[in-house]
Amino acid sequence: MTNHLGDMQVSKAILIMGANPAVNHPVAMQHILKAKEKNGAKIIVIDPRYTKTAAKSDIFVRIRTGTDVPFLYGMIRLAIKNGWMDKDFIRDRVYGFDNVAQECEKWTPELVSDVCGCSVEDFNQAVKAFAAAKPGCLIWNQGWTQHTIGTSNTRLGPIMQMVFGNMGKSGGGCNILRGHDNVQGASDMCNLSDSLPGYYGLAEGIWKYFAGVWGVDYDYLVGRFKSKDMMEKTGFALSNFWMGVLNDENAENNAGTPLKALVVIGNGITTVTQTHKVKEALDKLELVVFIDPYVNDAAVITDRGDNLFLLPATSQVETSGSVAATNRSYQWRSQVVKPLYEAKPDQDILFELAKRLGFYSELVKSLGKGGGDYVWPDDATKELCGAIRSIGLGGVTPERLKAQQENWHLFNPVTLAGFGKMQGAYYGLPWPCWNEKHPGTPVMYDVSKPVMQGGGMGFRENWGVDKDGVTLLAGNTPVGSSVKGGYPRITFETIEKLGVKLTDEEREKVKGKNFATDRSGILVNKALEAGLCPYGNGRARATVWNFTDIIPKHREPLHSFRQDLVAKFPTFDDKKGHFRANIRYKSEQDKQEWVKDYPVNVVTGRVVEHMGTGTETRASKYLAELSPEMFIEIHPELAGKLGVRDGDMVWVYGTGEGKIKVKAVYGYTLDVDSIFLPQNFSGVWSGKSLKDRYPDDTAPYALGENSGQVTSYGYDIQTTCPETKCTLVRIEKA
Ligand SMILES: Nc1nc2c(c(=O)[nH]1)N[C@H]1C(S)=C(S)[C@@H](COP(=O)(O)OP(=O)(O)OC[C@H]3O[C@@H](n4cnc5c(=O)[nH]c(N)nc54)[C@H](O)[C@@H]3O)O[C@H]1N2
Ligand SMILES: Nc1nc2c(c(=O)[nH]1)N[C@H]1C(S)=C(S)[C@@H](COP(=O)(O)OP(=O)(O)OC[C@H]3O[C@@H](n4cnc5c(=O)[nH]c(N)nc54)[C@H](O)[C@@H]3O)O[C@H]1N2
Ligand SMILES: [Mo]
Repeated sequence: MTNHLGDMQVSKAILIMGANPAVNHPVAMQHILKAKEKNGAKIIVIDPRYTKTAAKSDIFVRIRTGTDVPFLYGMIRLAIKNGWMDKDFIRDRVYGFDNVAQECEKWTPELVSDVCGCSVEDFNQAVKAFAAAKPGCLIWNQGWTQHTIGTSNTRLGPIMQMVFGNMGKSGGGCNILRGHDNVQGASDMCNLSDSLPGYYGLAEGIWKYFAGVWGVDYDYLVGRFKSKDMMEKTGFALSNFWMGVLNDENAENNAGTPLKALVVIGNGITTVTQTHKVKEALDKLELVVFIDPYVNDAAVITDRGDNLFLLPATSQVETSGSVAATNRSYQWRSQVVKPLYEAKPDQDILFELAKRLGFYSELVKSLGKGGGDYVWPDDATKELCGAIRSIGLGGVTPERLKAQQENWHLFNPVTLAGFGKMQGAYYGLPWPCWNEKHPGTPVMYDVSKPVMQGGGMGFRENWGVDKDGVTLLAGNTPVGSSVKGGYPRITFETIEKLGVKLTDEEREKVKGKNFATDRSGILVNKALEAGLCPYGNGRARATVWNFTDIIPKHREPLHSFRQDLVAKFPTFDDKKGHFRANIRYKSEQDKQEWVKDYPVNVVTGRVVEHMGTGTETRASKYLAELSPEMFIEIHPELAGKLGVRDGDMVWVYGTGEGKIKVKAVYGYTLDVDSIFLPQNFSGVWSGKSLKDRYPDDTAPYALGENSGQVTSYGYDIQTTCPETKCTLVRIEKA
């Protein structure tokens, strides 16, 4: 998220594509509605479904799932043609825009209309309204990411915002609404299989850096892996772990062996696609452990008889520490109640695990005073802010967070600026918050104020200073910068060339380091004193030469509702070793004319009463009463064709092997070819209740068929995020 929730109150236009905040982010929705009340902001919703958010919009445009790239290119094309483009921004701060300008030529309103399924008039009206009201922010969420081309959506959105002159400005930017509590924190800590904390990656130099942070030998870390090669290799992802268990062909990517054990902590795992495959994998693994305050629903879908452990974790109110919100801001959270019964906080379970596995002393070696003498959670946060300089957590100390927690009333909710004794910091110290004197960054890429006032930061210089002779350094000069124009990231080699003087002693300390790996903080502090941003002043890349599609491209989903467009906009070639698995793209798309046998388009999403897989919320009798059962929403016209009455049970068959039996509820929020499928249920399997499989008295009040059984195979080409949002099914009356 480049801006923040309060900042949306400043927007004059709010474009919402692939998000339904009225249901999924009710707090964010209040800020959106305030923009409407206070500034008459235009709310523009682009969604396949007439959602509760759409009900509050000024303009709603229905598009076919998976066609946001054409819509965005159509917008960019109109901006260029009509002179709405922020030419200075594109010239000074963007690399490789020509390729985008060329690609958008073909996306005339007529072609957008054909591919997206909206009218030319609706499209034109939405774009005009967005262009007319400045600043405008863009909101997206899972309607954009859960696609084979999800990363193309999330690349083209910011490009569109730069074209419309909305980037780096209050009231503008890209406001991506995050999912879970502290999911931004989980992301910053890189609970991912392709990076160490702080988005540092997995290269040898980075492992050595973290060996230093953790106070252990690099060779010791190498020894924990089968080989150094494996240590630097991206792991399986949540979405495809089952391929590592079931498909022998993937063993070659995994040191020659299939996965044998699985520890699940804080995830539903039945919320991925292909849950019938997840079940098979759970049955086959040698050991399965769930660390969860509830009985994880995945524990009841498996037929395994032993080596299945449920370790009771506490909830978040029984523990404390720093958490990150959707806008990169951190908060201190206090324990509300002591752990109940035998439940333990997650970290304690992990510490116990480390003891049993024999590496506890290495795990806590440098924490706090060292040698196991630490204060939890304070010393953990200190370790993070000391180590993670890549995104600028240097100033996010427990002391500052606690002071903010005590003084919530001294911050402006619209600007986040502190006042009174909190003056000089923004609420939550949104990163980059480079050091203890830095106030945090409420609006990213804003160069209208100096770096020590939370601005002054262009785009990262992260990919070199030029590409094939074309500069990657910006052409603009942020306010307060001592260097005119762009400059590279701050390193031992660059800092003095940029006019910053180091003493001999300082030079010795930062030898061979860059701003992200210099634990002394000298490089960061000296850069800030000179009004320079530690990560440099580079260009945003509209062309990304190391991605499969160097510019975003429309590609039809693997299971396309428009077979006639598949030849024109085919998917990617199959990809080997994608997060260690061999992933089908073209071979899946070409396997059959899917839409012939599976003629119903699926729009998946959420219900307001339940969260995620619903494990927690379905265990609340109040929420269970409000939303007691799994259903599909179906247009009466489609239902009529199938002979299905309102409230009838139907079988829904997925393009994989899964099928679910659910209630069909009439509704008018979708077009006549589509159904809505909520993701929030589990505990019923292809018509059979699994209630008797939960340990005594632990089954949730509401059980339901799991959407993951019928959502289609398909994974994002860069991230492996599952393509739940483009699914085809067949429906029969039960
Ligand atoms: N009540 C409740 N709140 C939640 C959650 C929950 O389960 N329940 N989950 C939390 C989590 S983890 C997350 S990530 C967020 C998710 O928040 P959202 O992304 O808002 O959630 P969804 O409802 O999955 O999808 C958003 C919208 O995308 C639309 N959509 C589907 N396909 C497409 C497409 O191809 N293009 C476009 N433009 N739109 C499309 C859907 O119709 C839907 O209206 O919500 C969080 N908040
Ligand atoms: N069809 C379809 N499928 C989807 C989506 C969709 O839009 N459509 N959206 C996807 C998205 S965005 C997401 S995020 C996933 C949601 O996916 P999940 O993360 O699988 O869903 P949750 O139910 O939130 O799972 C959280 C689990 O953690 C447990 N838990 C809660 N608090 C704690 C804690 O403090 N410690 C521990 N150890 N455990 C805890 C809960 O009891 C629960 O079992 O679903 C995805 N699946
Ligand atoms: Mo999510």
